[in-house]
Amino acid sequence: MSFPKGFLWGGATAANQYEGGYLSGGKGLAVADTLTGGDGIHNIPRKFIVELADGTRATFGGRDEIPAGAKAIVDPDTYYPSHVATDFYHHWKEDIALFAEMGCNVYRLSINWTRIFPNGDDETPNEEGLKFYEDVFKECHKYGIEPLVTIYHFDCPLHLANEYDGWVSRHTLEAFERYCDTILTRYKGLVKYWLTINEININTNFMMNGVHEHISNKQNAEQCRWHLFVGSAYAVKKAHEVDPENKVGLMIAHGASYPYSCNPEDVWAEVESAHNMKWFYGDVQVRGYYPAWKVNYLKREGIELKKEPGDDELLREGTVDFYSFSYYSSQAIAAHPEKLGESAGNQTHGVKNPYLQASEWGWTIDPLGLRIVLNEIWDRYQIPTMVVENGLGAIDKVEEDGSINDDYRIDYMRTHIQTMKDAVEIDGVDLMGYTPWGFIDVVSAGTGEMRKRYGFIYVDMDDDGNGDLSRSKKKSFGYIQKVYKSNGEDLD
Ligand code: BGP
Repeated sequence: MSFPKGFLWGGATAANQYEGGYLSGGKGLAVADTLTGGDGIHNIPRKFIVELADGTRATFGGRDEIPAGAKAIVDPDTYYPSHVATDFYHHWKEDIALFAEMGCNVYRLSINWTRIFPNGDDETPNEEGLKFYEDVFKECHKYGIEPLVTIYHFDCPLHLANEYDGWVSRHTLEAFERYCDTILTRYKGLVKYWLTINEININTNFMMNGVHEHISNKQNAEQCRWHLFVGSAYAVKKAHEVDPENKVGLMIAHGASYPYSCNPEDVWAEVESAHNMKWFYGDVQVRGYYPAWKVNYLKREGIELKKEPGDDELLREGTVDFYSFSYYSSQAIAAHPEKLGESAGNQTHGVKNPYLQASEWGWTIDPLGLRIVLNEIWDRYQIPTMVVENGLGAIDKVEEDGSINDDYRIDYMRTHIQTMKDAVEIDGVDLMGYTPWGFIDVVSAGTGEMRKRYGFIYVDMDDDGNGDLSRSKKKSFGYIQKVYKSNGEDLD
Protein backbone atom coordinates (compact mmCIF):
# COMPACT_ATOMS: atom_id res chain seq x y z
CA MET A 1 0.00 0.00 0.00
CA SER A 2 1.47 3.35 -0.94
CA PHE A 3 -0.76 5.84 0.88
CA PRO A 4 -0.60 5.20 4.60
CA LYS A 5 -3.62 4.04 6.59
CA GLY A 6 -5.56 7.07 7.82
CA PHE A 7 -4.44 9.19 4.86
CA LEU A 8 -6.68 12.25 4.67
CA TRP A 9 -8.77 12.38 1.48
CA GLY A 10 -11.20 15.23 1.01
CA GLY A 11 -11.69 18.60 -0.59
CA ALA A 12 -11.26 22.30 0.08
CA THR A 13 -13.39 25.45 0.00
CA ALA A 14 -13.20 28.96 1.44
CA ALA A 15 -16.02 30.84 3.13
CA ASN A 16 -15.79 33.95 0.96
CA GLN A 17 -16.14 31.91 -2.24
CA TYR A 18 -18.65 29.31 -1.11
CA GLU A 19 -20.75 30.34 1.86
CA GLY A 20 -22.89 33.25 0.67
CA GLY A 21 -25.31 34.50 3.35
CA TYR A 22 -23.12 37.60 3.32
CA LEU A 23 -25.22 39.48 5.86
CA SER A 24 -27.12 36.58 7.43
CA GLY A 25 -26.84 35.56 11.05
CA GLY A 26 -25.17 38.77 12.15
CA LYS A 27 -22.27 38.56 9.69
CA GLY A 28 -20.40 41.79 8.89
CA LEU A 29 -18.80 42.82 5.60
CA ALA A 30 -15.43 41.54 4.48
CA VAL A 31 -13.30 42.97 1.69
CA ALA A 32 -14.35 40.03 -0.49
CA ASP A 33 -17.97 41.24 -0.27
CA THR A 34 -16.98 44.42 -2.12
CA LEU A 35 -15.32 42.63 -5.05
CA THR A 36 -17.22 42.42 -8.34
CA GLY A 37 -16.94 39.64 -10.90
CA GLY A 38 -14.33 39.71 -13.65
CA ASP A 39 -13.49 37.74 -16.77
CA GLY A 40 -10.27 35.79 -16.52
CA ILE A 41 -10.17 34.44 -20.06
CA HIS A 42 -10.29 37.95 -21.47
CA ASN A 43 -8.14 39.35 -18.70
CA ILE A 44 -10.77 41.67 -17.27
CA PRO A 45 -10.01 41.95 -13.55
CA ARG A 46 -12.42 41.98 -10.63
CA LYS A 47 -13.09 45.50 -9.40
CA PHE A 48 -13.68 47.57 -6.29
CA ILE A 49 -15.90 50.61 -6.10
CA VAL A 50 -14.40 52.95 -3.54
CA GLU A 51 -15.22 56.25 -1.95
CA LEU A 52 -12.20 58.52 -2.06
CA ALA A 53 -11.17 60.82 0.76
CA ASP A 54 -12.90 63.77 -0.99
CA GLY A 55 -16.22 61.90 -1.12
CA THR A 56 -16.14 61.07 -4.85
CA ARG A 57 -16.36 57.52 -6.16
CA ALA A 58 -13.82 55.62 -8.24
CA THR A 59 -13.32 52.09 -9.53
CA PHE A 60 -10.12 50.11 -9.17
CA GLY A 61 -8.95 46.71 -10.38
CA GLY A 62 -8.78 43.99 -7.73
CA ARG A 63 -4.99 43.96 -7.64
CA ASP A 64 -4.49 47.71 -8.05
CA GLU A 65 -3.12 49.99 -5.44
CA ILE A 66 -5.92 51.96 -3.77
CA PRO A 67 -5.15 55.48 -2.50
CA ALA A 68 -4.71 55.87 1.24
CA GLY A 69 -7.97 56.87 2.89
CA ALA A 70 -10.19 55.33 0.17
CA LYS A 71 -12.96 53.07 1.47
CA ALA A 72 -14.41 50.16 -0.50
CA ILE A 73 -18.21 50.11 -0.58
CA VAL A 74 -21.08 47.86 -1.60
CA ASP A 75 -22.92 49.58 -4.44
CA PRO A 76 -26.62 48.55 -4.57
CA ASP A 77 -26.62 48.49 -8.39
CA THR A 78 -23.61 46.21 -8.76
CA TYR A 79 -23.50 42.41 -8.74
CA TYR A 80 -21.20 40.85 -6.15
CA PRO A 81 -20.62 37.10 -6.60
CA SER A 82 -19.66 36.41 -2.99
CA HIS A 83 -23.01 37.57 -1.61
CA VAL A 84 -24.72 34.32 -2.50
CA ALA A 85 -21.70 32.40 -3.85
CA THR A 86 -22.79 28.75 -4.00
CA ASP A 87 -24.72 29.10 -0.78
CA PHE A 88 -23.18 26.64 1.62
CA TYR A 89 -24.89 28.74 4.28
CA HIS A 90 -28.23 27.20 3.30
CA HIS A 91 -27.02 23.88 1.85
CA TRP A 92 -24.47 22.66 4.38
CA LYS A 93 -26.28 19.51 5.44
CA GLU A 94 -26.88 18.41 1.86
CA ASP A 95 -23.31 19.23 0.86
CA ILE A 96 -21.65 17.44 3.76
CA ALA A 97 -23.73 14.36 2.96
CA LEU A 98 -22.37 14.52 -0.60
CA PHE A 99 -18.80 14.86 0.68
CA ALA A 100 -19.34 11.75 2.77
CA GLU A 101 -20.74 9.89 -0.22
CA MET A 102 -17.64 10.91 -2.17
CA GLY A 103 -15.57 9.07 0.43
CA CYS A 104 -14.03 12.09 2.15
CA ASN A 105 -12.59 11.73 5.62
CA VAL A 106 -11.46 15.35 5.79
CA TYR A 107 -13.05 18.63 4.73
CA ARG A 108 -11.01 21.81 4.48
CA LEU A 109 -13.13 24.93 5.03
CA SER A 110 -12.46 28.40 6.32
CA ILE A 111 -14.15 30.34 9.06
CA ASN A 112 -15.36 33.74 7.95
CA TRP A 113 -13.82 36.16 10.45
CA THR A 114 -16.75 38.59 9.99
CA ARG A 115 -19.26 35.90 10.89
CA ILE A 116 -17.58 35.70 14.30
CA PHE A 117 -16.56 39.36 14.70
CA PRO A 118 -18.68 41.43 12.26
CA ASN A 119 -16.25 44.37 12.27
CA GLY A 120 -13.19 42.27 12.96
CA ASP A 121 -12.40 44.08 16.19
CA ASP A 122 -15.67 43.87 18.18
CA GLU A 123 -15.43 43.34 21.92
CA THR A 124 -17.59 40.24 21.94
CA PRO A 125 -18.12 37.53 19.33
CA ASN A 126 -21.36 36.90 17.44
CA GLU A 127 -22.90 33.77 18.96
CA GLU A 128 -24.96 32.98 15.88
CA GLY A 129 -21.81 32.81 13.78
CA LEU A 130 -20.02 30.62 16.33
CA LYS A 131 -23.01 28.29 16.46
CA PHE A 132 -23.14 28.00 12.67
CA TYR A 133 -19.64 26.52 12.45
CA GLU A 134 -20.19 24.39 15.53
CA ASP A 135 -23.16 22.77 13.78
CA VAL A 136 -21.13 22.32 10.61
CA PHE A 137 -18.27 20.61 12.47
CA LYS A 138 -20.68 18.33 14.32
CA GLU A 139 -22.32 17.38 11.04
CA CYS A 140 -18.90 16.50 9.59
CA HIS A 141 -18.14 14.26 12.58
CA LYS A 142 -21.45 12.49 12.11
CA TYR A 143 -19.94 11.08 8.91
CA GLY A 144 -16.41 10.56 10.23
CA ILE A 145 -15.17 13.64 8.39
CA GLU A 146 -12.40 15.56 10.16
CA PRO A 147 -12.66 19.34 9.67
CA LEU A 148 -9.45 21.05 8.56
CA VAL A 149 -10.02 24.71 9.28
CA THR A 150 -8.32 27.68 7.63
CA ILE A 151 -8.42 30.53 10.10
CA TYR A 152 -7.97 33.30 7.52
CA HIS A 153 -8.72 32.82 3.84
CA PHE A 154 -8.80 36.09 1.86
CA ASP A 155 -11.44 37.68 4.07
CA CYS A 156 -10.07 40.72 5.85
CA PRO A 157 -12.95 42.46 7.65
CA LEU A 158 -13.94 45.54 5.64
CA HIS A 159 -13.91 47.78 8.71
CA LEU A 160 -10.26 46.89 9.38
CA ALA A 161 -9.35 47.43 5.71
CA ASN A 162 -11.14 50.75 5.37
CA GLU A 163 -10.28 52.26 8.74
CA TYR A 164 -6.91 50.71 9.64
CA ASP A 165 -5.26 49.83 6.31
CA GLY A 166 -5.74 46.13 7.04
CA TRP A 167 -2.71 44.10 8.02
CA VAL A 168 -0.36 47.07 7.90
CA SER A 169 -1.77 47.98 11.28
CA ARG A 170 -1.00 46.37 14.62
CA HIS A 171 -4.66 46.87 15.44
CA THR A 172 -5.63 44.27 12.82
CA LEU A 173 -3.09 41.82 14.23
CA GLU A 174 -4.48 42.27 17.73
CA ALA A 175 -8.04 41.80 16.49
CA PHE A 176 -6.90 38.64 14.70
CA GLU A 177 -5.37 37.31 17.92
CA ARG A 178 -8.67 37.79 19.71
CA TYR A 179 -10.44 36.02 16.87
CA CYS A 180 -7.95 33.12 17.18
CA ASP A 181 -8.47 32.90 20.95
CA THR A 182 -12.22 32.73 20.42
CA ILE A 183 -12.38 30.05 17.76
CA LEU A 184 -9.56 27.89 19.09
CA THR A 185 -11.20 27.75 22.50
CA ARG A 186 -14.73 27.32 21.26
CA TYR A 187 -13.92 24.48 18.85
CA LYS A 188 -11.61 22.55 21.14
CA GLY A 189 -12.36 18.87 20.63
CA LEU A 190 -14.31 19.54 17.43
CA VAL A 191 -11.40 20.63 15.26
CA LYS A 192 -7.88 19.31 15.53
CA TYR A 193 -6.39 20.28 12.16
CA TRP A 194 -5.85 23.99 11.54
CA LEU A 195 -4.24 26.13 8.84
CA THR A 196 -3.27 29.68 9.72
CA ILE A 197 -3.16 32.16 6.78
CA ASN A 198 -4.20 31.02 3.32
CA GLU A 199 -1.54 31.52 0.65
CA ILE A 200 0.40 33.88 2.88
CA ASN A 201 2.86 34.42 0.02
CA ILE A 202 0.37 35.54 -2.58
CA ASN A 203 -0.08 39.21 -1.97
CA THR A 204 -0.11 42.15 0.32
CA ASN A 205 -2.81 44.05 -1.55
CA PHE A 206 -6.26 45.38 -0.60
CA MET A 207 -8.06 42.35 -2.03
CA MET A 208 -6.18 39.89 0.15
CA ASN A 209 -5.16 41.87 3.19
CA GLY A 210 -6.88 45.24 3.13
CA VAL A 211 -3.68 47.18 2.35
CA HIS A 212 -4.07 50.34 0.27
CA GLU A 213 -0.57 51.36 -0.86
CA HIS A 214 1.30 48.12 -1.28
CA ILE A 215 3.34 48.81 -4.44
CA SER A 216 4.52 52.38 -4.03
CA ASN A 217 5.12 51.82 -0.33
CA LYS A 218 7.45 48.87 0.30
CA GLN A 219 7.42 49.57 4.02
CA ASN A 220 3.67 48.86 4.04
CA ALA A 221 4.10 45.61 2.14
CA GLU A 222 6.81 44.36 4.50
CA GLN A 223 4.96 45.49 7.62
CA CYS A 224 1.88 43.64 6.40
CA ARG A 225 3.98 40.47 5.94
CA TRP A 226 5.48 40.86 9.39
CA HIS A 227 2.05 41.11 11.00
CA LEU A 228 0.81 38.10 9.05
CA PHE A 229 3.77 36.05 10.27
CA VAL A 230 3.29 37.14 13.87
CA GLY A 231 -0.43 36.39 13.56
CA SER A 232 0.29 32.95 12.15
CA ALA A 233 2.80 32.16 14.91
CA TYR A 234 0.31 33.37 17.51
CA ALA A 235 -2.33 31.02 16.11
CA VAL A 236 0.05 28.04 16.20
CA LYS A 237 1.18 28.72 19.75
CA LYS A 238 -2.33 29.31 21.00
CA ALA A 239 -3.65 26.17 19.27
CA HIS A 240 -0.98 24.09 21.02
CA GLU A 241 -1.79 25.68 24.38
CA VAL A 242 -5.52 25.14 24.02
CA ASP A 243 -5.11 21.52 23.03
CA PRO A 244 -1.79 19.72 22.64
CA GLU A 245 -3.60 17.37 20.21
CA ASN A 246 -4.01 20.24 17.72
CA LYS A 247 -1.93 20.07 14.56
CA VAL A 248 -1.34 23.34 12.75
CA GLY A 249 -0.06 23.93 9.25
CA LEU A 250 1.03 26.94 7.24
CA MET A 251 -0.50 27.56 3.81
CA ILE A 252 1.63 28.61 0.87
CA ALA A 253 0.92 28.78 -2.87
CA HIS A 254 3.75 26.48 -3.87
CA GLY A 255 3.85 25.85 -7.59
CA ALA A 256 6.90 24.33 -9.24
CA SER A 257 9.44 26.71 -10.75
CA TYR A 258 12.13 25.84 -13.26
CA PRO A 259 15.02 27.76 -14.75
CA TYR A 260 14.05 28.48 -18.36
CA SER A 261 17.41 27.08 -19.54
CA CYS A 262 20.75 25.86 -18.18
CA ASN A 263 22.19 29.33 -18.63
CA PRO A 264 23.39 30.14 -15.07
CA GLU A 265 21.65 33.50 -15.34
CA ASP A 266 18.31 31.74 -15.77
CA VAL A 267 19.18 29.36 -12.95
CA TRP A 268 19.97 32.26 -10.64
CA ALA A 269 16.78 34.07 -11.64
CA GLU A 270 14.87 30.97 -10.56
CA VAL A 271 16.73 30.80 -7.23
CA GLU A 272 15.81 34.42 -6.51
CA SER A 273 12.22 33.91 -7.56
CA ALA A 274 11.86 30.80 -5.37
CA HIS A 275 13.41 32.68 -2.42
CA ASN A 276 10.99 35.55 -2.80
CA MET A 277 7.86 33.66 -3.66
CA LYS A 278 8.12 30.45 -1.61
CA TRP A 279 11.07 29.76 0.67
CA PHE A 280 10.89 33.05 2.54
CA TYR A 281 7.41 32.13 3.76
CA GLY A 282 8.28 28.52 4.48
CA ASP A 283 11.52 29.37 6.27
CA VAL A 284 9.89 31.89 8.59
CA GLN A 285 7.00 29.62 9.53
CA VAL A 286 8.97 26.37 9.77
CA ARG A 287 12.27 27.70 11.18
CA GLY A 288 10.96 30.73 13.05
CA TYR A 289 13.15 33.55 11.75
CA TYR A 290 13.86 35.66 8.66
CA PRO A 291 16.52 34.24 6.31
CA ALA A 292 19.77 36.23 5.92
CA TRP A 293 19.03 37.38 2.38
CA LYS A 294 15.76 38.94 3.51
CA VAL A 295 17.38 40.69 6.46
CA ASN A 296 19.96 42.10 4.04
CA TYR A 297 17.26 43.18 1.62
CA LEU A 298 15.37 45.08 4.32
CA LYS A 299 18.60 46.86 5.36
CA ARG A 300 19.44 47.75 1.80
CA GLU A 301 15.99 49.18 1.21
CA GLY A 302 16.03 51.11 4.47
CA ILE A 303 12.94 49.26 5.70
CA GLU A 304 12.63 48.94 9.43
CA LEU A 305 9.90 46.62 10.63
CA LYS A 306 7.89 47.94 13.54
CA LYS A 307 8.05 45.15 16.11
CA GLU A 308 6.78 44.80 19.64
CA PRO A 309 8.83 43.15 22.39
CA GLY A 310 8.22 39.42 22.23
CA ASP A 311 7.48 39.29 18.48
CA ASP A 312 10.76 37.60 17.54
CA GLU A 313 10.34 35.01 20.30
CA LEU A 314 6.78 34.35 19.20
CA LEU A 315 7.97 33.63 15.67
CA ARG A 316 10.36 31.00 17.05
CA GLU A 317 7.77 29.47 19.37
CA GLY A 318 4.97 29.39 16.84
CA THR A 319 6.51 27.17 14.17
CA VAL A 320 4.14 24.87 12.33
CA ASP A 321 3.56 21.12 12.62
CA PHE A 322 3.17 20.50 8.92
CA TYR A 323 3.75 22.17 5.56
CA SER A 324 0.54 22.48 3.61
CA PHE A 325 0.33 24.13 0.23
CA SER A 326 -1.68 24.71 -2.91
CA TYR A 327 -0.37 23.30 -6.16
CA TYR A 328 -1.90 24.06 -9.55
CA SER A 329 0.85 24.66 -12.07
CA SER A 330 4.47 25.50 -12.69
CA GLN A 331 6.45 28.44 -13.96
CA ALA A 332 9.55 28.73 -16.11
CA ILE A 333 11.75 31.57 -14.91
CA ALA A 334 14.07 33.45 -17.23
CA ALA A 335 16.63 36.15 -16.50
CA HIS A 336 15.40 38.10 -19.53
CA PRO A 337 11.68 37.37 -19.80
CA GLU A 338 11.09 40.35 -22.08
CA LYS A 339 12.54 38.30 -24.95
CA LEU A 340 10.01 35.48 -24.45
CA GLY A 341 6.24 35.02 -24.14
CA GLU A 342 4.48 35.02 -20.77
CA SER A 343 2.49 32.31 -18.96
CA ALA A 344 -0.18 32.91 -16.33
CA GLY A 345 -0.75 31.26 -12.95
CA ASN A 346 -1.86 32.03 -9.44
CA GLN A 347 1.61 32.65 -8.12
CA THR A 348 3.91 34.70 -10.24
CA HIS A 349 4.37 35.41 -13.90
CA GLY A 350 6.98 33.31 -15.62
CA VAL A 351 7.57 32.59 -19.26
CA LYS A 352 5.97 30.03 -21.51
CA ASN A 353 7.21 26.51 -20.97
CA PRO A 354 7.37 24.83 -24.39
CA TYR A 355 7.00 21.36 -22.87
CA LEU A 356 3.63 21.92 -21.17
CA GLN A 357 0.00 22.48 -22.10
CA ALA A 358 -2.10 25.02 -20.23
CA SER A 359 -5.72 25.30 -19.03
CA GLU A 360 -8.23 27.65 -20.68
CA TRP A 361 -7.07 30.25 -18.17
CA GLY A 362 -3.43 29.78 -19.14
CA TRP A 363 -2.36 27.81 -16.05
CA THR A 364 0.19 25.19 -17.08
CA ILE A 365 -0.73 21.58 -16.40
CA ASP A 366 2.25 19.86 -14.83
CA PRO A 367 1.64 16.74 -12.71
CA LEU A 368 5.34 15.90 -12.37
CA GLY A 369 5.84 19.36 -10.92
CA LEU A 370 3.82 18.21 -7.92
CA ARG A 371 6.27 15.37 -7.26
CA ILE A 372 9.17 17.79 -7.65
CA VAL A 373 7.61 20.21 -5.17
CA LEU A 374 6.78 17.48 -2.64
CA ASN A 375 10.40 16.37 -2.76
CA GLU A 376 11.85 19.85 -2.39
CA ILE A 377 9.63 20.58 0.62
CA TRP A 378 10.40 17.28 2.31
CA ASP A 379 14.14 17.55 1.61
CA ARG A 380 14.28 21.07 3.03
CA TYR A 381 12.12 20.78 6.13
CA GLN A 382 11.60 17.12 7.06
CA ILE A 383 8.14 17.76 8.48
CA PRO A 384 4.91 16.19 7.24
CA THR A 385 3.37 17.86 4.23
CA MET A 386 -0.14 18.08 2.79
CA VAL A 387 -1.59 19.14 -0.56
CA VAL A 388 -4.50 21.34 0.52
CA GLU A 389 -5.43 22.69 -2.92
CA ASN A 390 -5.05 21.25 -6.39
CA GLY A 391 -7.39 21.06 -9.36
CA LEU A 392 -8.38 22.18 -12.81
CA GLY A 393 -10.49 25.29 -13.44
CA ALA A 394 -12.50 24.59 -16.58
CA ILE A 395 -15.77 25.41 -18.35
CA ASP A 396 -18.19 22.49 -17.88
CA LYS A 397 -20.98 21.66 -20.32
CA VAL A 398 -24.26 20.38 -18.95
CA GLU A 399 -25.70 17.87 -21.45
CA GLU A 400 -29.42 17.58 -22.30
CA ASP A 401 -29.80 14.74 -19.84
CA GLY A 402 -28.10 16.78 -17.10
CA SER A 403 -24.82 14.84 -17.16
CA ILE A 404 -21.44 16.59 -17.10
CA ASN A 405 -18.66 14.59 -18.70
CA ASP A 406 -15.55 16.24 -17.34
CA ASP A 407 -12.95 13.76 -18.56
CA TYR A 408 -10.37 16.57 -18.72
CA ARG A 409 -10.74 16.97 -14.95
CA ILE A 410 -10.46 13.23 -14.37
CA ASP A 411 -7.20 13.23 -16.37
CA TYR A 412 -5.87 16.09 -14.29
CA MET A 413 -6.76 14.36 -11.02
CA ARG A 414 -5.42 10.97 -12.09
CA THR A 415 -2.04 12.30 -13.20
CA HIS A 416 -1.58 14.46 -10.11
CA ILE A 417 -2.60 11.75 -7.66
CA GLN A 418 -0.22 9.37 -9.45
CA THR A 419 2.75 11.68 -8.89
CA MET A 420 1.72 12.15 -5.25
CA LYS A 421 1.72 8.40 -4.96
CA ASP A 422 5.20 8.20 -6.51
CA ALA A 423 6.42 10.81 -4.04
CA VAL A 424 5.16 8.69 -1.15
CA GLU A 425 5.93 5.21 -2.41
CA ILE A 426 9.25 5.80 -4.19
CA ASP A 427 10.65 9.02 -2.70
CA GLY A 428 9.51 8.45 0.90
CA VAL A 429 7.83 11.84 1.34
CA ASP A 430 5.74 12.08 4.51
CA LEU A 431 2.42 13.16 2.98
CA MET A 432 -0.61 13.47 5.28
CA GLY A 433 -3.46 14.19 2.95
CA TYR A 434 -5.03 15.65 -0.14
CA THR A 435 -7.87 18.18 -0.36
CA PRO A 436 -8.44 19.22 -3.99
CA TRP A 437 -9.70 22.76 -4.48
CA GLY A 438 -13.32 23.61 -4.98
CA PHE A 439 -14.43 19.98 -4.98
CA ILE A 440 -17.87 21.54 -5.12
CA ASP A 441 -18.13 24.52 -7.51
CA VAL A 442 -17.33 27.86 -5.89
CA VAL A 443 -16.69 31.42 -7.08
CA SER A 444 -13.19 31.91 -8.48
CA ALA A 445 -10.97 33.92 -6.16
CA GLY A 446 -8.88 35.41 -8.91
CA THR A 447 -11.59 36.33 -11.40
CA GLY A 448 -14.92 36.20 -9.55
CA GLU A 449 -16.26 33.89 -12.26
CA MET A 450 -18.57 30.94 -11.74
CA ARG A 451 -17.77 29.40 -15.10
CA LYS A 452 -14.22 28.67 -13.91
CA ARG A 453 -15.25 25.49 -12.16
CA TYR A 454 -13.14 23.02 -10.21
CA GLY A 455 -15.83 20.85 -8.64
CA PHE A 456 -16.73 17.19 -8.77
CA ILE A 457 -20.14 18.50 -7.68
CA TYR A 458 -21.82 20.98 -10.01
CA VAL A 459 -23.78 23.93 -8.64
CA ASP A 460 -26.36 25.61 -10.86
CA MET A 461 -25.24 29.25 -10.74
CA ASP A 462 -23.77 31.44 -13.46
CA ASP A 463 -21.59 34.54 -13.67
CA ASP A 464 -24.58 36.88 -13.40
CA GLY A 465 -26.22 35.22 -10.42
CA ASN A 466 -28.75 33.12 -12.37
CA GLY A 467 -29.32 29.55 -11.27
CA ASP A 468 -31.31 27.59 -8.72
CA LEU A 469 -28.23 26.49 -6.76
CA SER A 470 -29.15 22.83 -7.15
CA ARG A 471 -26.32 20.32 -6.80
CA SER A 472 -25.50 17.49 -9.23
CA LYS A 473 -22.65 15.02 -9.59
CA LYS A 474 -20.21 15.36 -12.44
CA LYS A 475 -18.52 12.32 -13.98
CA SER A 476 -15.43 13.15 -11.89
CA PHE A 477 -17.46 12.54 -8.71
CA GLY A 478 -17.56 8.80 -9.44
CA TYR A 479 -13.87 8.76 -10.31
CA ILE A 480 -12.72 10.50 -7.15
CA GLN A 481 -15.04 8.35 -5.04
CA LYS A 482 -13.32 5.24 -6.40
CA VAL A 483 -9.89 6.73 -5.66
CA TYR A 484 -10.81 7.74 -2.12
CA LYS A 485 -12.54 4.50 -1.25
CA SER A 486 -9.53 2.50 -2.45
CA ASN A 487 -7.14 4.73 -0.45
CA GLY A 488 -5.58 5.87 -3.71
CA GLU A 489 -4.90 2.38 -5.06
CA ASP A 490 -7.41 2.43 -7.91
CA LEU A 491 -6.46 5.31 -10.20
CA ASP A 492 -7.58 3.87 -13.57
C1 BGP B 1 -5.94 29.78 -4.58
C2 BGP B 1 -6.88 30.16 -3.49
C3 BGP B 1 -8.27 29.68 -3.62
C4 BGP B 1 -8.72 29.37 -5.01
C5 BGP B 1 -7.68 28.83 -5.94
C6 BGP B 1 -8.04 28.81 -7.39
O1 BGP B 1 -5.15 30.87 -4.91
O2 BGP B 1 -6.42 29.78 -2.21
O3 BGP B 1 -9.08 30.52 -2.87
O4 BGP B 1 -9.72 30.10 -5.50
O5 BGP B 1 -6.44 29.44 -5.82
O6 BGP B 1 -7.90 30.10 -7.93
P1 BGP B 1 -9.02 30.75 -8.80
O7 BGP B 1 -10.25 30.70 -7.99
O8 BGP B 1 -8.57 32.14 -9.07
O9 BGP B 1 -9.10 29.92 -10.03
